[in-house]
Formats: sequence, C-alpha cells, structure tokens
Amino acid sequence: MPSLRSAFRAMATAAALLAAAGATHATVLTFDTITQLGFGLGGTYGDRVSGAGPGLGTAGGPTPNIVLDFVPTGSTSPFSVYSSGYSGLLSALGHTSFNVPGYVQFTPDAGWDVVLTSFDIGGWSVSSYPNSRIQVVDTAGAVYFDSGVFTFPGNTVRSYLPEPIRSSLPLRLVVQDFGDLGLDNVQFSQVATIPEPGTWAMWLAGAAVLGGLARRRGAISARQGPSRCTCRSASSTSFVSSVR
Ligand SMILES: [Ca+2]
Repeated sequence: MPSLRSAFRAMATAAALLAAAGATHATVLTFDTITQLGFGLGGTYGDRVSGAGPGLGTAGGPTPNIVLDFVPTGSTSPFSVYSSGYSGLLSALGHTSFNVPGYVQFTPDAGWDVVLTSFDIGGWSVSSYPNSRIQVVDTAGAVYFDSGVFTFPGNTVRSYLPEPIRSSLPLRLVVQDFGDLGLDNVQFSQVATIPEPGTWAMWLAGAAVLGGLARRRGAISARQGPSRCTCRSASSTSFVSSVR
C-alpha cells in the first residue's frame, strides 16, 4: 500500500501540472523588417517563436508550439508589408492590389491550444472601404468572431478582439479586403489543452484514495492506543522473569 507521504507527493505533482496547464505565453507580430509573406516568401516568420526577433515581440513569453501560415486566397501575389500608409500603422501587412481576401492561420501542436488575443486593422490612406469584413474562424468552420460587412472608416485604426479566442484547431484571422486594409500588432499565445474529463476523474479518484488512507491510519492509531510501548516493555519483563 502506498504511504500517505508518497500519495500526497503524487497529489502535489498533479496539482502543479494542472496549474502549469493554465500558464500563458504571448507573441506579437509587428512585421517590422518583413517585406513579403505567403507563397513561400517570408520563410518561417511567426513559426515556433522562442524569443523576440525581427518583426516579433515576446513580452509575454514565447510560443514554440504554434505555426503560422500567410495565405492570400484572392490573388496569386503574396502579401506585402508597408512601412506606412495604413492610417498610422507602422509596417502593416497589406497587399499590392485592393480588395484581396486572405487569412493568417495559427496552428497549435497536439496538446496545445492557440489563443488569439488582439490585432489592429488600418485603412489605406484616407479612403473609406464599404466592403470590409473581418472574421476569426477555425478549420472546422466554427465562427468565433464576425464583424459582418461594414464600411471601414478612412484614416482610422481599429483594435480587435472583444475577447480572446481559444482553440485546439487551427484558427484563421480572415480579412476580406487586404490591400484596402492592413493588419498589424497581432498578439497570440499558447496554452496547454485543458485535461479531458477522464483526467479530472482520475485526480478526484486519487483524492478519494487519500481520504481512505487517512481514515484507515486514524482508525489503526485509535485501536492501538497510547499504551503500545508499555505493552512491549511488560512482555519483555515477563520473558526475562520466566527464564530465571
Ligand atoms: Ca507593425
């Protein structure tokens, strides 16, 4: 039977693992020094970020279990980064053509969730764009955020999202009109996937076993009582007496 101490140690380890599962990290895409992305350009920008680097901030820690893809779906040309022009954003991801649908995909490794926290969108120059739409979806088709079709006001930068979006499946930040709009300051993080209900059941079962161990030990102590050492002493004395 496991000792009470080892059982407690196992419980403490389980609690520490569960606490670690809630720890977060954060990476910010600033696109500084990046020129083009998509169709193989830009290499591994944003992939498995282990520390701050060109175009990347990691104020909240790295994201080594997230891989990014930059996909212009409405053009055969890649995304381009513009140092200015998107209403005050510096180095924002846009396109050489207007009205180009596309997305940035965030794919977490197995055992991890991606959390998309925030991003900025700016309009090109002072024009307003009546066909704008910004969405966050997963690859199974679930829609987590949808601005609906709206007119993006001229000379404006807007910050999204109203609340962080977390997913085990790859998330896509979709903009229907890259070129008209530029994307910047994309902040995302990774969090260990929440343990399945079966894991919690095992943890609770462990707690129940501990409780049983504690009760059993208490009952044994009560039966033996405080005179245990006295008994041994008495029997030892009687043995010596009989030999004599
Ligand atoms: Ca930037």
